[in-house]
Amino acid sequence: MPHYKPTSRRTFLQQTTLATFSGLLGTEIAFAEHIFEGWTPLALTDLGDPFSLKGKHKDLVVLNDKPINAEVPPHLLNDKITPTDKLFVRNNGIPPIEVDTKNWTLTIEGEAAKQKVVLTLADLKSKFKHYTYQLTLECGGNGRSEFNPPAKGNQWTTGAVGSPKWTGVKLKEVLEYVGINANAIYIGYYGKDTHLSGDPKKVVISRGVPINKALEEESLIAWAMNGEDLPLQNGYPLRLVFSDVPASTSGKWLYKIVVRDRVHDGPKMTGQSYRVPCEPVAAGSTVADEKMCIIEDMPVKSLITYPKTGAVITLGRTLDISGQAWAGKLAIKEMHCSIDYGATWQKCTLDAPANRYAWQHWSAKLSFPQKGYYEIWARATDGNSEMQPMVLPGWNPRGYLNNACHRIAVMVK
Ligand SMILES: Nc1nc2c(c(=O)[nH]1)N[C@H]1C(S)=C(S)[C@@H](COP(=O)(O)O)O[C@H]1N2
Ligand SMILES: [Mo]
Repeated sequence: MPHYKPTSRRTFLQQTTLATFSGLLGTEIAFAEHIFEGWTPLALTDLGDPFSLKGKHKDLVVLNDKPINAEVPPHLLNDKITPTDKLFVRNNGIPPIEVDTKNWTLTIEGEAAKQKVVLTLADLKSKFKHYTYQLTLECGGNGRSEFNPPAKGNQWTTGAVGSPKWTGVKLKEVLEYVGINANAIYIGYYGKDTHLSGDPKKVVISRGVPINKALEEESLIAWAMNGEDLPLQNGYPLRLVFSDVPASTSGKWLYKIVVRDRVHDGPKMTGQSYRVPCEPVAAGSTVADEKMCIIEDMPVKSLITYPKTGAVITLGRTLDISGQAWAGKLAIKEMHCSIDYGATWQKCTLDAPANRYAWQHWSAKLSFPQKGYYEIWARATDGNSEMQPMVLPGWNPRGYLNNACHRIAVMVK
């Protein structure tokens, strides 16, 4: 951005430029008559748009503002279906500033595609059936902040997860329309965000999923969340949604899908990204790239979403607690909680999932035997009887897949 010099010969910004800026900002610009040539609205510079979280709940916690990464405190995740303003935001680059939905296209091509097909948004919406599913989206790095030695990256605590309803078309039906060859083994995505370096040729992130995941019933190319257009930060106008894999595979601002005859090798598919050691390693180890395996499913996990940690209650009263639990395709079989550091566990009431890959709401009534400080721990068990660990699971270099039991503190007075 050129810095303006105070000069007596300054020229004022042209009406057309002003109109463009106000269009991009989505509002008129106050005192526009004083603005001179060379000015760019701060909100549109690559310093980051200070209004980028508009529409999101004010209590989201910003972990990074370049790029924007914001997580959701657990007590805001108590809704059975995550409201749009309470879905986390995880960006690796800069979202597109201007989205021209009329001319937005999705291209499907690749070595293992029978042909190259270009579809407009209108084509997608008119040629294919629409489906709505509640699908849990969780960042592979959710829970990273607890690992020791610490892992680099956004220090997510528990809030890079949500389970809204998504509407779109099935990726499977689009791939069938295009035609895929028998040698198809992976798909990859490309999105219209730009690299932090500002280099327009650099791809921010291009991940994907194995073809059998792409062909699942619930794998969507979505344009809506909870019945409305996606918010810009969550991928407007089009994104992929895959559940039970790291959310990094759910490409936002989607404009291209490639059908690959090999494991997709775009940025953040290779090296150590979204990979864990194929065999467990000691904390702090250096692991060679060839000993790191791609994360292809997510572990059993749960959250206590009510009450907020720090609640003070009166002795003799029962406390209604609630939360969410998810385990991908296996679903949650049982939910337990403990007020005595796991010495004894009480079974919780558990809702059935709205559909496969939706998280499950749970609740329990707790009573406390005496006054004092307590911790409430929650533990989910999946359909294979796999349970959340009470302490940190296996350390890994990038800090993925922490599914340790969530706990909150309460005081009984
Ligand atoms: N184009 C694009 N898609 C992307 C990303 C991105 O930076 N660019 N981030 C990924 C990661 S790491 C996650 S966890 C999810 C986050 O989705 P959300 O911001 O809608 O919560 O989007 C994924 N899709
Ligand atoms: Mo992520």
